[in-house]
Amino acid sequence: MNSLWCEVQEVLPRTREGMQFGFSETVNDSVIYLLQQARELLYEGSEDVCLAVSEMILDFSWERLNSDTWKNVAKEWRQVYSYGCLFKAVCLCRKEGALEEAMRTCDMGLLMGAAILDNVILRLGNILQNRLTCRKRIAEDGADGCSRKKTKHDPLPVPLLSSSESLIPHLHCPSLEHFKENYLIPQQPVVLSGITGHWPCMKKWSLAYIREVAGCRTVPVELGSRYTDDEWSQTLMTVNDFIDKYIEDQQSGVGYLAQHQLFDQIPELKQDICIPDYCCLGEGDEEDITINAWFGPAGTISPLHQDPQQNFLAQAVGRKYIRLYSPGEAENVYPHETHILHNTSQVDVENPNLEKFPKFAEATYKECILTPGQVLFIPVKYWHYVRALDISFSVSFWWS
Ligand SMILES: O=C(O)CCC(=O)C(=O)O
Repeated sequence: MNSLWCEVQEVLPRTREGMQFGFSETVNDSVIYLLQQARELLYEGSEDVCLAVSEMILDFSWERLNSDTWKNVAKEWRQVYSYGCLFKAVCLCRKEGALEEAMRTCDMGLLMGAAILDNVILRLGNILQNRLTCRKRIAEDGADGCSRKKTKHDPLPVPLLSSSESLIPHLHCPSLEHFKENYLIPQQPVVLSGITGHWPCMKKWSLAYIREVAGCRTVPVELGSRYTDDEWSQTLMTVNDFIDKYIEDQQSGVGYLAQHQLFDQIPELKQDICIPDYCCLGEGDEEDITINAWFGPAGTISPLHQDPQQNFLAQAVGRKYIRLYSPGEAENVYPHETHILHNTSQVDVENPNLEKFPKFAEATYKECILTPGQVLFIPVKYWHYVRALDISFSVSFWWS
């Protein structure tokens, strides 16, 4: 028995009896029957037939996942989808040359499914990732890939921040009380330094490292320089393909890996960041904090928008130009009228159409260039516009 198969067996229940489905009548009997068949086939070692049955489970559950808006999809159907991915990925582990497909299958389970069997897909994904050749590129890239590579074009220059009134104040490692009294309670933005020195990402993260720990993983990617553009779209691709096409070779336009599941999908990356201590001033628990990854080339823009939670935006790699408008400026920033974009301004901040949006000229703002190691406190509902000046990787913490 090869050593991969031994590792895979370690994460599976030892016997078929350990894999009980326990679905309610939400899931049709015919699907339960398929799940039982796949389980039997897997445990008796008939991987080829099990693979075929797992495809049927995936087809069936995929249809259910896409039959309603995401929030209305029953968790049980997402779990059925996860079982389909589990059976398929495990069977692929037995096939010659199918590890990449097995990895992709696990990632689909992590992105679209719901946890089953004590997060078995996450554990299987870690095994596969370690097996895959993600690590081989490290030598090709060198250790400082992020800072060394220059993008081919950045249409907008680095802004000169001249007026001191518009600068967001900077503070070195304030005490919890000082931050609370002067920034959190009055809801004032501030750039904090000196609080991320011990975060491993500050030293470790580079293109080479990201390829190493995540290169073979399939993740959702946003394509287009800003999500308000008509040409903007979302797709799934591996992190290596994303870096090849959108970071190292910008011929293909701008892509942005912006998502909150990345750190759950790839726990190795999560170990490189820490939750800022100031989040303890909120009322929620640590599990309620949403951690987002923002990874992309220079020129990526997050249009002016607001979010319903407090935010610490931590800069790990590269610089970002950031403008903030207080919630009181809502009228001057012309939010979109549609429900889905009501938190987003219609104005192109660095190239505003003042004929169409005249009051934007009256809106007062604060700005900064966020550099590696700094953390920007963005109070809840503050409008923020972000443009990456370099290849950039930031992490945001939304908390309440
Ligand atoms: O960094 C970015 O591009 C956007 C960050 C953001 O909008 C957020 O953290 O809420």
